[in-house]
Amino acid sequence: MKKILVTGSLGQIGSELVTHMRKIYGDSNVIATDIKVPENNEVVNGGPFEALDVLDANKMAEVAKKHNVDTIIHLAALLSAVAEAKPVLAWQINMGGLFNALEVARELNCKFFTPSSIGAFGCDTPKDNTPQDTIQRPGTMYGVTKVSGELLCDYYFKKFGVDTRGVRFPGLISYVAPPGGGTTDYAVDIYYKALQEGKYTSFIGEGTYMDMMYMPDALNAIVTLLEADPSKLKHRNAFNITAMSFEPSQIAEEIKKHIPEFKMSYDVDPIRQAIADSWPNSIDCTAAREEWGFNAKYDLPSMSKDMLDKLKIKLQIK
Ligand code: VAH
Repeated sequence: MKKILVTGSLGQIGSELVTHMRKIYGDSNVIATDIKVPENNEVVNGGPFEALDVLDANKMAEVAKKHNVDTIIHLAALLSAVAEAKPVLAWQINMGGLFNALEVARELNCKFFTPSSIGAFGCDTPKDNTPQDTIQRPGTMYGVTKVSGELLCDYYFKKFGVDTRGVRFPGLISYVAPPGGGTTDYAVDIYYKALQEGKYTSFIGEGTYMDMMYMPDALNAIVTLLEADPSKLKHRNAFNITAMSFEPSQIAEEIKKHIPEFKMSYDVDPIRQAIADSWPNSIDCTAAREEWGFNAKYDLPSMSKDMLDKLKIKLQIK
């Protein structure tokens, strides 16, 4: 990988992945793109940046050719809760953007990464230790676009030889980008509110287990998969990966170890609870470990300590 184009660079993953990859491959070799062009932003100012609406196929091809990219990391998409509120727009952006990105990758013979999600599973999927290869009939528009995306990426690999690779991300937790319309974002918001208010009201109910991962492990997973020996990959789109599975009261207990007075309460959002209930409690990531050496470093205690330490600095709280 020498010249990497990233779409959705100002989103939850992109805003950290661009900086992470620029440190590895060089600032000038990671071209960040997003539909927004904010002032004074590290991603915009730290290297090449192009305004790009992923629904503009011609512009995407023009940017990719201008920078002579050999790798496309396509992140632009609507997340689960927003997608359920705007299903038509979600299909248009998630599938229209993906199709355009795959076509550019095909035309320019680029390596290609796009994330799927545990949202690609549904109520009929085995809930515990969900297998790599299993039934995928999600009941959400987000999940429909994720399964469709997995199938489309596998098609481009088999039909056109495009080197597509993907992972099914669990909920991602980070202190850089604020929560962005996901069902798992309670697990991001709770750390902010614990420091700012000493309390949090969860929109996901007690006892609702979901797979989660700290962002540093997610960034490492993307680079490790993209650098993996293709001859070792039996799967392509997309690998189950996870670091931990927990439910809201467990993250609250971990926070209380650092903020003893922290108070947790619940006001369940039926829409996001229904989405969460349709997802696995835990997934099996043996295939990722065996085929490309996936390995997560953070667990709930180490993630919680790092999140609170970094947010104290970000929020300027003693
Ligand atoms: C969401 N954070 O909640 C995303 C992710 C597994 C969850 O896909 O929509």
